[in-house]
Amino acid sequence: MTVLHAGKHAIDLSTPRVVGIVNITSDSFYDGGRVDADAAIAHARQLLEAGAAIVDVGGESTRPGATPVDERDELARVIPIIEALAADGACISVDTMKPAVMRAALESGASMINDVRALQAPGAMDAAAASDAAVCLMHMQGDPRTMQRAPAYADVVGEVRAFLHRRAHACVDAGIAADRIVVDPGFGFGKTLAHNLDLLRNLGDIAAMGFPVLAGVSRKSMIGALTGRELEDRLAGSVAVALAAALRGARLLRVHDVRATVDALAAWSAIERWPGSQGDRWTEQ
Ligand code: 9MG
Repeated sequence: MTVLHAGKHAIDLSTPRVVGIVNITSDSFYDGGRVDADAAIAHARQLLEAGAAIVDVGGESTRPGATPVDERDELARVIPIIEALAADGACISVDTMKPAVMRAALESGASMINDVRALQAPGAMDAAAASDAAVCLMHMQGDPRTMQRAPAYADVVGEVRAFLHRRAHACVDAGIAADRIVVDPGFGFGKTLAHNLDLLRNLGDIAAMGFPVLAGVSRKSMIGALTGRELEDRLAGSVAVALAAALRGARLLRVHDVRATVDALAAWSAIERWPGSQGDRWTEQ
């Protein structure tokens, strides 16, 4: 059984689990605009109720072209939300690139750090290592402002895998136990559609490193490219690609649409677990 240890939480990943997205930003690509703390807390509670194992709380958009947010503003956005959800006993991930925000979030009750820069900022690794929180290490080529201008790789799967391997082992060397580490190829972060599809098709190579893989494809432009749909109409495409990622070894799916993804995973997992005995067929239509 694979268990992710995140602070006081032990998350069973023997079947894939869902991470619900809670953006408190003015400019996130899908659900930005929610900067009111009460609305964000209510939204997070709905996602937990719908079956999210973790909620990922972020106060700075990382969408392509996003403008950086001042540290004080980011703290003011995320800390009240984290405090309220921690009081509920929820497993909270903080989506941040800033070590000061990581430290404050952990003190306020967050149990996981989701860092699109994979703890490369000075002080980020120390903040994680000084805690018992889990870490999600994501691959990104470039930075959010410029990453989609001309992403290029000689071997996207090999390069992303090598990067995640290096960062995961840097964490272990810093004292972060292997059962606290999650890796993420970073769909859409300095990647063309072809790069994203190569990574998706070969996600098993990344999962083979032995760390749980998180996949975040929810409503991203790759879903728009695959389906021809605008943001609001990308639910079915997002769920289908999340399932494709689970089929190839992803253990955590970071999504906006928690209920639909939880249901799809439950149906798919039941089929995967079905022993296939002829004498014991389901007869329900
Ligand atoms: C913050 N954020 C936006 N997209 C993401 C993704 O695909 N993975 C992770 N870990 N974080 C993301």
